Amino acid sequence: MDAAGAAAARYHDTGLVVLRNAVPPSLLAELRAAAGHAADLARRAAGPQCQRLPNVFATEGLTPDRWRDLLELPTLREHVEALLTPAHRPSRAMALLINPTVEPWLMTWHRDWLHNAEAVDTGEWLDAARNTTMFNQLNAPLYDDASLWIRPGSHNRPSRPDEEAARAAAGGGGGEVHGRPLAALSEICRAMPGGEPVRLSAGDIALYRNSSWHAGLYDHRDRRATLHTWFDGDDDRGWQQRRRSAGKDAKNYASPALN
Ligand SMILES: O=C(O)CCC(=O)C(=O)O
Repeated sequence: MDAAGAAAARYHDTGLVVLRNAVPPSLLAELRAAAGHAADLARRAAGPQCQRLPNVFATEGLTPDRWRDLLELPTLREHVEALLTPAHRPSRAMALLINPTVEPWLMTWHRDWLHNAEAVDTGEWLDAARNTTMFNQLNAPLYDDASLWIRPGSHNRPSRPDEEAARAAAGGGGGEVHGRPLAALSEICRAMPGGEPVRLSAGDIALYRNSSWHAGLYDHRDRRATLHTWFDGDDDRGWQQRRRSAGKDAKNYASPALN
């Protein structure tokens, strides 16, 4: 089995694969410069606790070229085709996740489209979660980053009672917690059975299923600039279209919107 084939087997089992050193240093340097500018714009518009610029492609004052180069890297494409399908394409939106600068912040444990979307039918969601071509996303950190926590192996099965209890103890899925010391927020992360931080170095790319239990712990003292996007296939597009037709919006985020 080749490396991409082995990664695909791991991905289908755990819902997570990290491509180490996937971004060439020259591109990383250019992306850092662009992200620094983007983070300034985001904080100016939304304040110092901002954690997310929702779409670098649709933000006035940012040019798209270098962001797209990341998505077309041959090693990334090869893995997307092996893990998902050759028809999978990057989403039209790419967020930039940044550190708040005043105090730590937590997006609590959740499963995307189940806990952060309105009126989702749980059975329909579980069928979609079992389809490994759906609900796939990417984190590409431009600086070392251990903010993402995940519960590997949870991506394609129902939630367990102890996982639901960890979510409830944190005040509900996908909500935000702040105004508390970092140690208290870390405790919420550690309370998820089997949950672990995904330790990424600058230039790594993590592909993971957002149907997994996951959380985002932001330490205001650590510089974060992490590109965050989705690879959508036909079934994702069908899901999104059905939601739009039913008048239900896409996912909701607690973080401030800029555009
Ligand atoms: O900050 C992160 O890496 C996690 C973000 C997240 O949980 C989400 O976008 O659903």
